[in-house]
Amino acid sequence: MTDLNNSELTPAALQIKTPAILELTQLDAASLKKLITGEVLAIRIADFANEQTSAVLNKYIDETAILQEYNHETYESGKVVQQFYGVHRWGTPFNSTYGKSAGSDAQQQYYADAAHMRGLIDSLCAPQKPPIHLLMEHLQQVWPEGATTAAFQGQPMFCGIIRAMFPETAHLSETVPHVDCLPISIAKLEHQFSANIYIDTPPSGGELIIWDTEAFAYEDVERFEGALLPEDRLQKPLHIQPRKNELIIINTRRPHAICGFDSGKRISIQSFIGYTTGEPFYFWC
Ligand SMILES: O=C(O)CCC(=O)C(=O)O
Ligand SMILES: [Fe+2]
Repeated sequence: MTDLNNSELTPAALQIKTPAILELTQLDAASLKKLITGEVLAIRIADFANEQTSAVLNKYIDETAILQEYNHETYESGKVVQQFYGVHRWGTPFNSTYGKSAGSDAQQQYYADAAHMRGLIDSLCAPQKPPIHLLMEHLQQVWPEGATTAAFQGQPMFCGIIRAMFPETAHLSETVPHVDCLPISIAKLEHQFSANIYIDTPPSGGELIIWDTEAFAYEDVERFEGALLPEDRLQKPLHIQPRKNELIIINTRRPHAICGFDSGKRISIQSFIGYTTGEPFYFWC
């Protein structure tokens, strides 16, 4: 663990506490509890992805996969507006169904693509397990209620979208801190985290910034939808430089952003992870 508490700053009243980032070699229940309570801002595990798996995925992304814009939803006058912040994707994200009716083309396409991508990523990674599935298995081992693929609408959701950033547009994400919060109408979750496993990283830049402020409640998310996040919640940024093959888990209801970079690529396989006391960790993206 990297304990960044500035404990030499006495007297106690003047003590400035910098929140810890836990660097682990493997997950354990005590560390997950600290993430849930907000005692730590991020969990990092180096070399989580197998290099061979990353190489195979990167090659496929370079040569074959069709990348699209990964939009982030905001709400303007009650309408969903999709914004492009410089992230591309391979795979269909659940937010593409927001604002669409049950049984709509968007919804059908999401579940069809989830099944297709699951099969494709499994076969590309074989005989290894895809990195997000490894994470689910680790959680099953260390967490009493385990972890499972979410099925908030009765069908298995996608977990493990590919997010890809390139120098030309990566900077778009830097100035727009965002929070990710599944609409309460889909599922009421106490917490929402994300796991990113970085299968390629730029030589410099591309840091993940997370602000040390309380995670947004549903009311906060509603209040600031479509607007820039309030300054008072953007006071203490913490920069994390992702390393190739590393896993980083954060609470996505805390504002976060990604810094631009000048060369190379920044590619992660990502899933959201929902948590409610007494239930398994739910994976979807
Ligand atoms: O790419 C990253 O480092 C963070 C991605 C992100 O915004 C998320 O997982 O919610
Ligand atoms: Fe995010």
